[in-house]
Amino acid sequence: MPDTFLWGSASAAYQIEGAAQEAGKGISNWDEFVKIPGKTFKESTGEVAVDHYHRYKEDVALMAEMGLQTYRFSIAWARIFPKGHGEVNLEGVQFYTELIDECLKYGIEPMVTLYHWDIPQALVEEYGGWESPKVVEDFVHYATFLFNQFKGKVKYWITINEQNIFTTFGWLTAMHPPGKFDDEKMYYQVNHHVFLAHAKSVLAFKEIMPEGKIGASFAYSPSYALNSDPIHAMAKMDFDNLKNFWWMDVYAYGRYPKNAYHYLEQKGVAPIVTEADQTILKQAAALIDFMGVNYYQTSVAEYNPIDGVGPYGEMNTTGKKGTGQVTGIPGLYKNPTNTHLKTTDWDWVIDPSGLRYACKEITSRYDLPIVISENGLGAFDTLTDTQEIHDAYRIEYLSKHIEELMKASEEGCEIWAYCTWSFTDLLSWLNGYQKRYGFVYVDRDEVGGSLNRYKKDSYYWYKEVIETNGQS
Ligand code: BGP
Repeated sequence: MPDTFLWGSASAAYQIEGAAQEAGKGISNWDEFVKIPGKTFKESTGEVAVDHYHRYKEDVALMAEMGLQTYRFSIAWARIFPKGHGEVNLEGVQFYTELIDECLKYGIEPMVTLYHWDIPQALVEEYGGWESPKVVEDFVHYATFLFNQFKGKVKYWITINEQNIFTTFGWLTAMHPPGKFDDEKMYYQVNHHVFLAHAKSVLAFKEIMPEGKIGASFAYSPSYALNSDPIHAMAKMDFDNLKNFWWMDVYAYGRYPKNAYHYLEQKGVAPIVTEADQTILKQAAALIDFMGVNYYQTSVAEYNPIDGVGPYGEMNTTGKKGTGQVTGIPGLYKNPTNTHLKTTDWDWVIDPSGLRYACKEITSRYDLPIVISENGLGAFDTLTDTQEIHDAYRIEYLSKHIEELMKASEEGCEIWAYCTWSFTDLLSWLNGYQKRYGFVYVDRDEVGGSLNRYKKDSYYWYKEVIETNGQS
């Protein structure tokens, strides 16, 4: 990869920090949501998570020893502004300052995500959080505070993590806060507010830090038409417009895909977009520096008859293969499992070439540099009696994805960074602590554990990948 390329790893505040009610932090939507019985796997919470808040020095030292070049983490909004706006919590600011300084001390480039799904609960109670347009100014105020605070230290910024996922789970499938089901009209309106929050933050950022780099991270699942029957080609197009380009086009072009907007307008659920909104979205689109991509899997698009499967079905959150259900939009598409590919224990298809496809699509469609902000394998890991973790499956998964990434780079994609998910094991939002992603094993399960850290085989392997710039 090019000399400036960064080999990295990623995390998110709620999934790793713990100290949920310490050091002046306000309550977030997730702190509240996990209290509802049955919402998370075996009632697991991020109350303690893997205690990164208290062990960040140990974690960063492990990153440094590995030679990690960038560490992507998120800031918990409620640690900075416990009520979402108003008084600043200086202890929160101090924590992130120390974390950033610790990274810089070892030459690790910090990459900061402003929003990885934890909004201060106070804003939810005050005006409904993302449901109200009022959230836009509060988000921009929070973002601007951080830009000023960390100017000169943090060059790479991600506004919003996986807007498509947190809004889908929050307002359609009730699996994330605020736990709304099938509220399509609000879902699209919420998304519009998030887009405006992103866009106005980008504009503020470029005033404060014109030399910095900013973008949003999208959970991109490229699609393949089931076969050459044109009916499936149309299904693929509809899927892409509604499930991929709906977000990426706004980030990159500042407008919604027209056919998808028309479809939603006819359905009566399209968001209200004013002329002023259009101007802001376009201005921000012209200013973003990269497209952040979280890549895990691809989708198959198959025509779905009008009496076909609906959008809601069981998701595999247990790790028992084959328990996820096929879903889709009647009259448009459905997404069956790709029979050509293997799946993880959580039924996610493993498709390294999909990563290359994603990079090429973004390069051709948007002509933007790319930051792979997440990619990784969730698996059951075993700690041996001699405290080793032999995760050859993770090494295989990551090496095949990296091979495809390098091919994409050779084929003309400008890729700035690759962040694996994740560095240490951490909480999986819906799948608890048994679904592990890290290079570093953390001894904990749903109820607790020593929280001791152990290097997995993949830790040593990625160290070599970094040392050899991907040649090993
Ligand atoms: C992404 C999220 C991450 C992380 C990852 C793995 O969608 O941005 O926060 O959780 O997916 O997902 P999961 O934990 O559901 O396996």
